[in-house]
Amino acid sequence: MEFIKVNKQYDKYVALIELNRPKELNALNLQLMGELRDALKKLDDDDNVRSIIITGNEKAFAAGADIKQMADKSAIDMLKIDQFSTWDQIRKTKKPLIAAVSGFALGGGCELAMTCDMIIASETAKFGQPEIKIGVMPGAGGTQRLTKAIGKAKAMELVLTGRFISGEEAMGYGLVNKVVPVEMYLFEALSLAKEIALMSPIAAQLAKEAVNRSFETHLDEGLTFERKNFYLAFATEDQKEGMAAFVEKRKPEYKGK
Ligand code: CO8
Repeated sequence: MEFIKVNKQYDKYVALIELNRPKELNALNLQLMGELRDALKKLDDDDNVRSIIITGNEKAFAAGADIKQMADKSAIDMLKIDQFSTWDQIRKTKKPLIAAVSGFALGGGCELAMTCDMIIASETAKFGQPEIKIGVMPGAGGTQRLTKAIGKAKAMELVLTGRFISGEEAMGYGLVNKVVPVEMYLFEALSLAKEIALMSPIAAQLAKEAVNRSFETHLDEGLTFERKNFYLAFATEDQKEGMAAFVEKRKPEYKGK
């Protein structure tokens, strides 16, 4: 891997992926996105991983898609490159994904953070969809996920002006879970990842799938989907263990079975 670093046991059951193109503010070129897709697939298949953190560095989570790589492309070039199939595969990661964001999370970088399930931000984080300033528009979910996360009025403002918002503002709009001082953002993401990793990984997968379904369907179908996943949880040893542990007043030990 040239543009990402993967630590599959950053902590017990917690994996860490660091985007690693610091000189380019982690601009998301095609190779980086391919590496990220492949790493996530491997971690998704690894029983020793229950939650995954994606981070950048203090200065940048990611400053967007690689503008230099796209600058001379035609519409047909972009169609043939089909980079969004990579994004679709990343979106299908079954395990909980936490974005630990410091510095710039712009354009594709903001979209990548929003593709994760939760965002922990540092006080220095800057979120934005500045594509309009370079003559295009968001293409990896920015108009959809940002609108769902922060509402139409604010999303429209950010998408049409390209303005950045701070971690604190993003927190106020419901885009991020928590804002902490810059020296704490990775630690805070790790605490969240560890807390999730204590749960049944199968229950976590089923629950993640059901929450995500609420964005894609109407209430009746969403409730039916939720109910089926709820029943499915009763097919696991983890459900027996979790409920037995409650009755016996002890901590559960989940095996992911
Ligand atoms: N692509 C390529 N290179 C970049 C990018 C980028 N998105 N962002 C920064 N860099 C490079 C700069 O060119 C510079 O390189 P060099 O030293 O060789 O000139 C280096 O990183 C450092 O950047 P700056 O000198 O500009 O640093 P500053 O601190 O002065 O400014 C900013 C930081 C404000 C973040 C500024 O770099 C900037 O505006 N970057 C571009 C932000 C942007 O427009 N992002 C959106 C890109 S388009 C997009 O994301 C579309 C997504 C939809 C498709 C997703 C497919 C993957």
